[in-house]
Amino acid sequence: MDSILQIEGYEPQLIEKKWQSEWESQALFQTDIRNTDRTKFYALSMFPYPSGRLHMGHVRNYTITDVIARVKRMQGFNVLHPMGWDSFGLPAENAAIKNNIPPGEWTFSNIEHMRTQLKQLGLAYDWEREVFTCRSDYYKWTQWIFLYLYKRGLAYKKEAPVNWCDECHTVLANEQVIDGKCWRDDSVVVKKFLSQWFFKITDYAERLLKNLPSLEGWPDRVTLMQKNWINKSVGAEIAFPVEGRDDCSVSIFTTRPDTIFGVTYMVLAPEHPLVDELTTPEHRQQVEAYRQATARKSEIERTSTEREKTGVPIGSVVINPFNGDRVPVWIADYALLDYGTGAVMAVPAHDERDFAFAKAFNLPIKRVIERPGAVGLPLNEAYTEPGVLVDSAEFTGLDNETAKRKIVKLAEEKGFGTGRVQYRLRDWLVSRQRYWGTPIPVVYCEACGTVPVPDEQLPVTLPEDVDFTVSGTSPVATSKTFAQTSCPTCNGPARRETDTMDTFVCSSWYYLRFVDPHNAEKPFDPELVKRWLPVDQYVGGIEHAILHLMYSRFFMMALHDGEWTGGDEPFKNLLTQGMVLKDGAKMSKSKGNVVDPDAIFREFGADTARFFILSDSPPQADFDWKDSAVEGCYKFLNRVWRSVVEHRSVFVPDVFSDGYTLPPYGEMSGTTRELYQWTQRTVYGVTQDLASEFQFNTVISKIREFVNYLSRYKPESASDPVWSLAVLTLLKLLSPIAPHLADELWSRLGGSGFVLDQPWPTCDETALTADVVEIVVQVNGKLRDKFQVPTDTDKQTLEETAKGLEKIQGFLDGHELVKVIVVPNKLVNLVIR
Ligand code: ANZ
Ligand code: ZN
Repeated sequence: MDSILQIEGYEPQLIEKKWQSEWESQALFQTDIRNTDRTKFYALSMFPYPSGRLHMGHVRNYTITDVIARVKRMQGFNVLHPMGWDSFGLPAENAAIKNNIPPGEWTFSNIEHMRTQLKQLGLAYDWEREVFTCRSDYYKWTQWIFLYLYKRGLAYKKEAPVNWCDECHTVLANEQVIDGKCWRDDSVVVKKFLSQWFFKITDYAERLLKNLPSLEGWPDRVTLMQKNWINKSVGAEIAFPVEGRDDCSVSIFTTRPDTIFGVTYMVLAPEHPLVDELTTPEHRQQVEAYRQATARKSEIERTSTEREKTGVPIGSVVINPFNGDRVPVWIADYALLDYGTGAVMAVPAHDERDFAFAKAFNLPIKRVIERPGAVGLPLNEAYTEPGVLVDSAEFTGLDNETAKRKIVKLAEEKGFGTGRVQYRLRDWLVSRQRYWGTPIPVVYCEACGTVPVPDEQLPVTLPEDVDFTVSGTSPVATSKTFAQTSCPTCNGPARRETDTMDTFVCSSWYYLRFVDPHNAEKPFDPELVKRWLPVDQYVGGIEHAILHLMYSRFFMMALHDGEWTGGDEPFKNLLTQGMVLKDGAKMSKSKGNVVDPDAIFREFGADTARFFILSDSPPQADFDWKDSAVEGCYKFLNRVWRSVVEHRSVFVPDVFSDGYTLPPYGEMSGTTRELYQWTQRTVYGVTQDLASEFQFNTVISKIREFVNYLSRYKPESASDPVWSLAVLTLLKLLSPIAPHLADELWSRLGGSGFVLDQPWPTCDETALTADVVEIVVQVNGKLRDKFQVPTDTDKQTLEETAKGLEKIQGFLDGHELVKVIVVPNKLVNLVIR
């Protein structure tokens, strides 16, 4: 009990350092991965790119996960909570070009700094499991997974138009093109043809879609975004024979076979392979000019309904197989090559884009769907709603859903069409013409063609003798030693692939590696993965709602099909945290509103940062940084400190011992009884709020109320076991959020070990209903007085008591009482005139 007397003020800088090294030396956060006595709980934050230093978004993300991990551990779970580095990527390469330092050096010095910051924040990570996607002990297995996909027919190479960013000198994935611009530097993206590696994620489109409803622990918003991204369209493919040729037809994909009788022209994508063949000599020149102009446009630009429609006829005519109509063929940039068949049957009467096009070029508009009961109205715009077929031969009079089915059936019977499902999801382009990424483990041999590097020759290591400043090709190709190799099959001369992989490949499986990060024989032990996956709680930004989560789900499914995992979904529950704003705007260097976490650690300590970042709003919502509120949190933690210290003389050290029991609740009275009730109510409320969507902000306000109560509390005897219990309970409830402060007070009161090793407090429900409640009295909505009554006192009594209060009578005198509102156990509001 001596130590308690030495308590001075709250000095976070001293105690935080001390506990951090204590936790580390006792390996407090190390997971016993093979232990099966306790139920597993896998808590994971999206791992960071080592950009240089932590920002407040990181602090928020990691604190949320940390609190969850700590609470689960106290609740008896075997918790896995790892951290690593998504450390390949362009910024390292740009820094290398700018400052002439190797990307690896830049990356690892950033990692050193950021790791220190994470430790300063007191995050309960098992650092033994740290992974680095840029290190060969990791990317060896990224390469292994590439080859695994290749062997299963899920990786292939094709010549394809790609999104090319002139700024980054690289190909971008569709997802990295935002509004026709590069996601990184906003420069306009152009099309270019290159031979590229793809992952066949479209093979999994149906499964990725079908599993979505099972992801009950994901925000609806995210599953909806995924659904829209996959965008399943049900329709038909129909072949239109080319007039005058019996060897050639053009297939289109349509979701509206019911409009087949309204087709008045056809559009091919300018890059469509049949364009050359179907262009007649007199149209050749115009067609060539148009194709060149198209190559410079982005997809978004091309398909926008706003933009003025452009296109040219190519001279050929196709025949509508349903009615023999002659249909002129055009090319126009609103038809995309890589969707459906790259060709569109145009129905201007019922499609907005076709309507605008037909108007622009004076093409016929033929109506075939009418709104029931409104037949014959003029068409001022495309009619896109459901309706009844007109002018459609034997289908006339059918509702359009029935017509769809019958028309497809007829096409199938006659052999010129079939029902078809189309997804918007495209295959994933993974080749990057960059240096700082995982080398694609493939060799090209003159004799054998494309040869995968055999597993035992992995990793294919990134060369170091490269020139970063080249453009248009991967810097890897400038190495004198890398590309030239011999064929693994025939030993003849061969060239290595010099492209590297999209960094999203590295991050699509890291959550699996954490389970078994040092495995040198396999990417991971499937038995461990079967036990530990899915991740029980994944936490990260909404910006990853599509790409990263979709790719990870695809990897998990593909690995599952080879029996590497036990399930096919990686993340059971997902929490997308809101942004950290300052003055209403996202923190950013350009706005000059960035708050540096280091400054907060220095001035107030990590516990204040953690407490503050959770206090203001629920984790899913955005929240506004206020300097004054940070100070408020700091003051509050000081108050916790003082409240605990103040009555240290009445503290009963016996409460630490296992067998200790309090006097029974039934025998408690007065303030002790009230204190006991407060304690139980707080345990109950905090536990509830954690269970429902991790409402840390309300957890914190309940802890605040409890501390306010404790700081008013006056012990009635020289030793107070109920007070002692209350204090220990407070420290347990507070410890996931402010772990350093909790451990310090815990040990100063005489506790041994760490609060993290304590069981989460259980609640004595018999003490949940208070004996007395405080009733607030308002006059015209303004707080004027308070009084206490037994719980559940009736309305009549409450009203009488309120009116009888001396202070209130002063307000009532000389006024007419027009209304009385009584809320039992809460308030009485007197409305006067
Ligand atoms: C005729 C038609 C009539 C269409 C109508 C729509 C309305 P979603 O729903 O996004 O799958 N389309 C097909 N392939 C295309 C391509 N490569 N580039 C641009 N547009 C293409 O869209 C399917 C519809 O988009 C298809 O149905 C087709 O136009 C067009 F009243 O066919 B529709
Ligand atoms: Zn060979």
